[in-house]
Amino acid sequence: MTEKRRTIFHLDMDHFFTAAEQKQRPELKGKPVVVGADPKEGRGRGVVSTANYEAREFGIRSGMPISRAWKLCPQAVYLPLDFKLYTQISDENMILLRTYTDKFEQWGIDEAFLDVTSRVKDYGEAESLARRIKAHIKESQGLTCSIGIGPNKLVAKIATDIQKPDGLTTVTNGEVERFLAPLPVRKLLWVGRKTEQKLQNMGVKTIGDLANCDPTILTEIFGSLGTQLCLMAHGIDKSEVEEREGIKSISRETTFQEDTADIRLVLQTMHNMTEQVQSDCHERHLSFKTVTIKIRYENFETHTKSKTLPFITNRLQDLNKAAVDLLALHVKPERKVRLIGVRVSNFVKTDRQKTLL
Ligand code: TTP
Ligand code: MG
Repeated sequence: MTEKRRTIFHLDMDHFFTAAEQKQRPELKGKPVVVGADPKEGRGRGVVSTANYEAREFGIRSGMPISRAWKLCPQAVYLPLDFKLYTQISDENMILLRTYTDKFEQWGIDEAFLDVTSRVKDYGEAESLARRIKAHIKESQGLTCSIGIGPNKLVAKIATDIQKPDGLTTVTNGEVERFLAPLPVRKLLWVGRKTEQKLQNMGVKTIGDLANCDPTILTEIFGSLGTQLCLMAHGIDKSEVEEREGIKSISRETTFQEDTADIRLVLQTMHNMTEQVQSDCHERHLSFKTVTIKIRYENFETHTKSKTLPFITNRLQDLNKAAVDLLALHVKPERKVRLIGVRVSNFVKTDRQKTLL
């Protein structure tokens, strides 16, 4: 199984929301900063969206209840989400990055893949290009990012995480299997906790263990996911870096740092996400008709439920009502929730001036 030789970059901004806040308020440099729900001196509901690296030293992580973060580090600076700011910086970053390749794919708000195969001769040139990109972002935005370089998207994405913040990690074609082998299987994009548990029961802990498994047994146990797992364990990923056409939906999801049966925490987290989604729609001059929620329980059972409104809207109260109605109808209160998400779709563009321009 040989792959066409490619050079792919995966770039991920460092502690993105807090970095954006620190860019606006340089006096916060060097201090622990947390963005997310209001901690209300330890009585607040909702979760941490992100924490800068100074705050991570205290154990604060994305998805952690904000009340717990407060206990770990009451002296941190706690800020509400300013989604307008994050979208604006993200859009500027993406415009800058697009100038480095014609094969580009945005991935979430602060990540991107770049296929630079036609722009570099070897890994040495690739690293110089990556350094130039990092310097360019630093210079124009005052922000740092981490880049992973690899022969495909899978390896590049895993490589980015190796050195963070402000990292640069290269995994050449010949190094792929050696690089992946010691890493835990959960590093592979599609391995959730349930699959991880099943693999652990089979004695498979690392990607190397997985690569040594008999592919027919993996397919027998996991079906088509088994074939996918086997290819990924050998570092094979043929997916192309490609720009997705137009925006079909806008969504946010939160994985709780610990599974929770606290319905108030779930509701508050949902409210924080609907605010972000609505603000994102507003920024992009989009109104929507369909609202979808996603609930994943502790055993990884996942449900999505949608509601198409009888009207087109971009109002927060309509989105909130639809999301909360869907939650009330479908969430099972006795079960622990691992993740919740909200998505809007069925868009209508609402800004005529923008269209004329
Ligand atoms: P990430 O890239 O996962 O995290 P990060 O940029 O804050 O930190 P890192 O240096 O490790 O890359 O996510 C990008 C942004 O998405 C993050 O700044 C805030 C938001 N986010 C949430 O709102 N909730 C979450 O659970 C996560 C993981 C991220
Ligand atoms: Mg990031």
